[in-house]
Amino acid sequence: SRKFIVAAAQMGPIAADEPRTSAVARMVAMMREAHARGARLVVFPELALTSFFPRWFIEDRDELARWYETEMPSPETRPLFDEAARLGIGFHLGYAELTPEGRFFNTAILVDETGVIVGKYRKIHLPGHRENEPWRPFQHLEKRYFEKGDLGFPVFDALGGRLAMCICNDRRWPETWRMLGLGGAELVVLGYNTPLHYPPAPEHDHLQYFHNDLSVQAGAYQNGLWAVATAKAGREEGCDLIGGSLIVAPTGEIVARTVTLADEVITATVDLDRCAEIRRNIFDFKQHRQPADYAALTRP
Ligand code: CDT
Repeated sequence: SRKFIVAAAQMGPIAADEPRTSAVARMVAMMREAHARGARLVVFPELALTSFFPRWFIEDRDELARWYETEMPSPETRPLFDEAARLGIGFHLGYAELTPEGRFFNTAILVDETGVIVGKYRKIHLPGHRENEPWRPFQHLEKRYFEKGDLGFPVFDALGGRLAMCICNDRRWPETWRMLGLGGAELVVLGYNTPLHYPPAPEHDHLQYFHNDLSVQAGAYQNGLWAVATAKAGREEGCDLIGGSLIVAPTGEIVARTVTLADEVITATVDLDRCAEIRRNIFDFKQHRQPADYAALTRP
């Protein structure tokens, strides 16, 4: 069987002035804990190296540039890669990427147990808005600060199976999961920064945890795959972010879940062979999908 232990390493808030070296030290400590619990892969949040900067309207280009990574690994993030290789554990990490061509992406990587980057994904469903909206208590300017991802929905060979990534808002879209499922993904990993308060529809604030669970559980079940979703949680610079990091089986059942809003490691045993329980039955794509009737899905 293709069984291994996977970890979600939820992070508590990262202050605006917290250096990357400090965030990395927190991640290294959780990587060690995950490894001590037998994990072969540890999943960190979206934009895991800094505070969630899209909540601020930043006009100054130099001030904005400091939130992005221009290399990976960098001197500050190198300890994560070194520790992964030393322990023999893979990891997933989200960060803001500034390419040599001057392009900006909300990016995630998959690093294998030798400390080598084996997969990259750039967020496709960018939420929020492009212009400053001063009526909001905080901004959500992902559409301003990132370009839509240009790598599609790739799936990678890793850990004896097929692994894939998405990022935060992507998890709410069934198309994300179906694209990854069609690509043969058996385990999808993702990070998120989800404010508890949604200024355009505050009547939904009490549903934030429910919608997180619903999205990840549905995505896993409807495509017969495992999912690990990891939060950056807690009160970050006055903005409350949900926790509720979770590991979900292909049946849609939650098999592990965090109980705090702080740095916290959860683990679960993943058996990739269990994907077949769903994929050879109710969601046997070959037998039961009807793509000829789905034309509207690809119409703009
Ligand atoms: N980071 C991220 O994608 N957050 C969004 C917030 C939605 S409200 C603009 C999410 O889907 O959780």
